[in-house]
Amino acid sequence: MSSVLIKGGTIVNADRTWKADVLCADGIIQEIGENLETPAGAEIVDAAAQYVMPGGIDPHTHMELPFMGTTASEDFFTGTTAGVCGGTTMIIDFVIPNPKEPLMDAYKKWRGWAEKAAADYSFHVAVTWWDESVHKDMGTLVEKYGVNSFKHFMAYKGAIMADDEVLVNSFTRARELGAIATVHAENGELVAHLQNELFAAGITGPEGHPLSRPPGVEGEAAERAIRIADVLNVPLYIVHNSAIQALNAIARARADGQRVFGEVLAGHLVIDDSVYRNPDFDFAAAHVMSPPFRSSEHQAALWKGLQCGTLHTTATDHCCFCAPQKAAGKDDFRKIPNGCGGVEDRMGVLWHHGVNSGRLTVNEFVAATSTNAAKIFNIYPKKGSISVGADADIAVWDPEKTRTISAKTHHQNIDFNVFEGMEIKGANTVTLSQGKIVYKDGDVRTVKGAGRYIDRPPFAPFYDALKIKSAVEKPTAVKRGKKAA
Ligand code: URQ
Ligand code: ZN
Ligand code: ZN
Repeated sequence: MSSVLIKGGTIVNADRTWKADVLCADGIIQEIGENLETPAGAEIVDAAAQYVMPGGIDPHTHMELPFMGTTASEDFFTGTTAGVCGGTTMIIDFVIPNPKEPLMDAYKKWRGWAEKAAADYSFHVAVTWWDESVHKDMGTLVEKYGVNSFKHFMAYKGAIMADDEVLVNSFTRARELGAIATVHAENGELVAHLQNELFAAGITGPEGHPLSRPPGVEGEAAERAIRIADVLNVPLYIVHNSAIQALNAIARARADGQRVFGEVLAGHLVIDDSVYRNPDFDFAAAHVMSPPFRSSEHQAALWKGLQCGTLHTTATDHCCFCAPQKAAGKDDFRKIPNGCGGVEDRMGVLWHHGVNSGRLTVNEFVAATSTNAAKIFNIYPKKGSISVGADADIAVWDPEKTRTISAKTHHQNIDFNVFEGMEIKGANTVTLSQGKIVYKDGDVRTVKGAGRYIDRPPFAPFYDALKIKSAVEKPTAVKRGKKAA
């Protein structure tokens, strides 16, 4: 049994920090304690003056996504490899059926693509259309395939956009199954209208992208999804919140006791909308993603959202398109494939701008990069925790290690890095996946196909209570007899 003993480090969980050694073997954390014995043949990791943290969980990636007439350049092997190089040891990606494509067919297709992953992964499944077969497949996915989250794109009219009928049917089904509903909150009708208006007015370059998706487009959809989820009594997770309007919608709902969770991308926290006004098309187009990067007041609000508990997780929406792919929209910004990279740099960017700035404690950093996603998607403490019996997915983190982010040195399969030139302090020196060292001081040791699909069980306890509630409050028909004489 090959084992790894991490010695002399300071363990950081979301809820506590303490000095202890960590022994990993057989894919899990076997023992935690001071001055542990070194088993024969164990590989030693000297973690002195370093933190020992749960490996990052990125709950929002799109490896090798077919989208807008092309396919994302990062695949499940290169993408999970880039992730572990930056301290992220699990991704939750997306199965996105085309309208009328059976959900089970799409699920099996994505599972095939993900076989090559180097680290653990799971899938949210998007509901992009509705009929009885979708209702049935959602049940099969929850009951047999470990899916507990269903995604709804409120944007992308004419492609994968879910209208209110799909939202209402799918949210209702998610509640029945004990699953969580998640949304990409942008009003697709408004986006299409503004895109066409801008293009007709002669705005054809990437500067048109943010103009066609102003904050109000996101605020409306966030509020609508929240209201529908409230009426239907289903928990809701809003991905890549980028605007104050969405934050306000979530904060109001949570203050009202509604179960709504918010995600923010590392990019939206530190990159502003000036990128779209860069005269170089390739530079501006490389930043075209939705929702767009916004002006600085939105970033300040997003950091506050993370600090105060309106936002719970950080992600990247890692969806890579290289310059030749982005050039599809050279004369029409509506055709630029939407998506940026980030899976390798999320943890470092969050540490530098979050912990070094004093915005987040080290424990809050762990919560935001790993533990909260594990709890929301029901895989805690197997994931998102340094505890005996948990998976040995670990980032050994040197708070003094400096690096400059660049496409010249990153492991991501994309010719651009949205954090290009950013100098950061704090980085993983060693990453373990399933108790094996997959990255050590620049040495990449990932193995294609070593990653596992992680089942995520439904949220039975919450729903049992809900069933009791709805049974108690079951509406009864009013008996109407003949009018009293
Ligand atoms: O919308 C998403 O999350 C996918 C299609 C990635 N692209 C993007 O612009 N966010
Ligand atoms: Zn999205
Ligand atoms: Zn996405």
